[in-house]
Amino acid sequence: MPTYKLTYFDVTGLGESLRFLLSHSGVKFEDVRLKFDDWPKYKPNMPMGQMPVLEIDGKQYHQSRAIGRFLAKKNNLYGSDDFEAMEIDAAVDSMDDIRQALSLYYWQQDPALKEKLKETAFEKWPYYLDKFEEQVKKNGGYFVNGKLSWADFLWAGYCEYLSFILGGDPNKDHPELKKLVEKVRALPNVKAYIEKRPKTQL
Ligand SMILES: N[C@@H](CCC(=O)N[C@@H](CS)C(=O)NCC(=O)O)C(=O)O
Repeated sequence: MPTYKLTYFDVTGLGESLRFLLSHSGVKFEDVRLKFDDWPKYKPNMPMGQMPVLEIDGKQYHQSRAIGRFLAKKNNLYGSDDFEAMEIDAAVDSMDDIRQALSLYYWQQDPALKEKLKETAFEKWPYYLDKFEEQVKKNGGYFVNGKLSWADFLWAGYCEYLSFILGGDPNKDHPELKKLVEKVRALPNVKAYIEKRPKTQL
């Protein structure tokens, strides 16, 4: 049995959907959460000086979406053919576009630039949410072709982080998205993970 170790900060961010995927798959994994103060000590040993990093049998793999795609393939969450896989990738990339726009604004220190980035992010946000809602409605309660995929896990994971940035449930006015996130969180192994995971601020 391969050994899995996921290393990330003690936050949801880019790591939570990977923790959901690993939990759902039923493999045992070490959920390592580094403190921000300790990060400078670890950074030089990470492949691109960033996290999340997944170690499988001691070999490091990085980039959250590469890791997510790998876990999705292993667990039949990456569609039944290349067309479905492309649709899943497209949904994932769109989620990442909006997550990045909101993150850029939120963590910006310069007040004038922050205001500009906020404007851009909040111009995009309702458009993306409405598009996602429409897509999930059209696809029987999932992002792609009426079945559970990596895209659903990513949205559920990102929503944890986005609820911190937005100060509330990102899906509150989008019932299809809300139901989908509830469905992912209710998957037995994901539910068990959520019940025992450390409480984090974001
Ligand atoms: N494209 C990368 C981005 C990784 C990234 O930005 N990680 C941040 C945490 S969310 C990080 O490691 N920050 C610390 C640093 O850059 O020193 C991915 O998706 O994994």
